[in-house]
Amino acid sequence: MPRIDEKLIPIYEDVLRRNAGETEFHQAVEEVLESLGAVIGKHPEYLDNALIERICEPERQIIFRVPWVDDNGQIQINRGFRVQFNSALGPYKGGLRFHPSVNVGIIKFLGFEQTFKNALTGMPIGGGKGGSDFNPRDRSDGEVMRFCQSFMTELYRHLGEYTDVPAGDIGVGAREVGYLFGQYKRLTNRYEAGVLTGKGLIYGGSRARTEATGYGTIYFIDQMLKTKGASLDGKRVVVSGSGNVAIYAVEKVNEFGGKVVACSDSSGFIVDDGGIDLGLLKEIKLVRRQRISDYVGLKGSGAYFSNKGSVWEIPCDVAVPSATQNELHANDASALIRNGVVAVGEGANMPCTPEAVRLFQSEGVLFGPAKAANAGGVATSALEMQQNASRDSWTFEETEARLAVIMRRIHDSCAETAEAYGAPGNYVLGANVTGFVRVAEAMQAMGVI
Ligand code: NDP
Ligand code: 2IT
Repeated sequence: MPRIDEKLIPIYEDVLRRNAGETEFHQAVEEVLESLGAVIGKHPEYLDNALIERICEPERQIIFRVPWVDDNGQIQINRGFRVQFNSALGPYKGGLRFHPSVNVGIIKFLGFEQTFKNALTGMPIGGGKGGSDFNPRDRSDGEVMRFCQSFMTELYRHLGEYTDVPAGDIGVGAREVGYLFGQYKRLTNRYEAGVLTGKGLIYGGSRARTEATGYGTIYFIDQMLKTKGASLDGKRVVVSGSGNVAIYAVEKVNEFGGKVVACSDSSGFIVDDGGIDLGLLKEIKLVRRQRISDYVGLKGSGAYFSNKGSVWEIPCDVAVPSATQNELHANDASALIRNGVVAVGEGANMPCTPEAVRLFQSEGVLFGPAKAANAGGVATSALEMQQNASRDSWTFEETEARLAVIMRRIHDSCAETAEAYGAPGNYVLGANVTGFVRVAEAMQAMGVI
């Protein structure tokens, strides 16, 4: 607690009291408040106007029952969530997560982070997040479809291209977005393409959206390395996870001349010193929907699987945690530092614990926080909304070129803010302050909202 400016401690205590037990949300708020001490020195009006308190309180929280019938004719019940956090800069925007661990505290932390991330993109999007404790793993396509239809049957009334625009996150990819969009279209009798992003290319999706989060994270790491006159060329990289973000992070590392030697899923990790075979990884995860351990047998030789220890014990120059929150702890950070890591970019949301982040920063490791480093996904979602609004469709090259420019601007604005606040190289401070000030200024202009 002492790391938060004493003027902000009552605000933090209020968040703890009003959101009891929501530990991930507390963690996300604490991390932002730690950066805001310097801001209230420059902007005392934010305290007088209760801006920080208002930003910590979601505008609207929706929790609903999702009943559906499984392949055996049994009725299943899940819980659905949508936290519409902040609409000062645009319609609520953020993904849906389907994972058994989902609860209101996790959705709230994600929605809070999303608000600042979306502000950092410079695009007209507010912040929101949603999802369900539904587990799509080992469910048939028919079960996933019936779940998505039931989920949307409640959620659709809260959405709209000018209101709230969901997309994917853990457990929600092209298949789920397709079922969700189909049901929205039936219920509303409107072909409102801009109501969801991450759609298939044939019905209004954007080229490069699938790749955007992983690509963007690697662009961000490249920018950080450039500030030290370095590059990804020849670097050994470890990427955790093996889902959407991880796979396209691997692809972009390869394009930059680096080599990814390990990745993981929730059952363990694989190491392939010759470099992960991306074609095989895609086949296993995107086509067959199998476990990462299957990589070893299919590869034939050169790789091994482990379900003991941590993927962060594998020596590397660059680490890209891309699975889930709090997956990289202080002991993992120490192992990475011991092995000479020079840069860490968060592909996932809040994957590094606060203790791990502090270790990286105190040891001079370049550290790109999620709000900035993984903002390429949602930024490209905003490009998808732009294409939908103008009934246009851009080439892959044009869309990716825009993504690259957006990532460079995010990097530069975080770096400039950090410098202006006397903390050069502190991208955590730079991202939190830049995102916060943009949202706060818009809210100020709109009165007491
Ligand atoms: P996917 O569902 O495609 O992949 C998730 C990967 O992380 C899988 O390999 C999964 O393993 C692993 N994982 C998930 N939960 C856990 C857990 N509790 N413990 C260990 N491993 C876990 O999701 P995404 O790649 O889309 O998302 C990954 C991260 O990136 C999340 O933090 C998400 O919020 C963030 N993100 C995603 C964006 C996007 O555009 N998709 C944009 C910005 C951030 P398994 O299959 O075994 O569960
Ligand atoms: O965490 C994230 O930024 C996402 N899951 C992507 C959100 C989006 O609306 O594209």
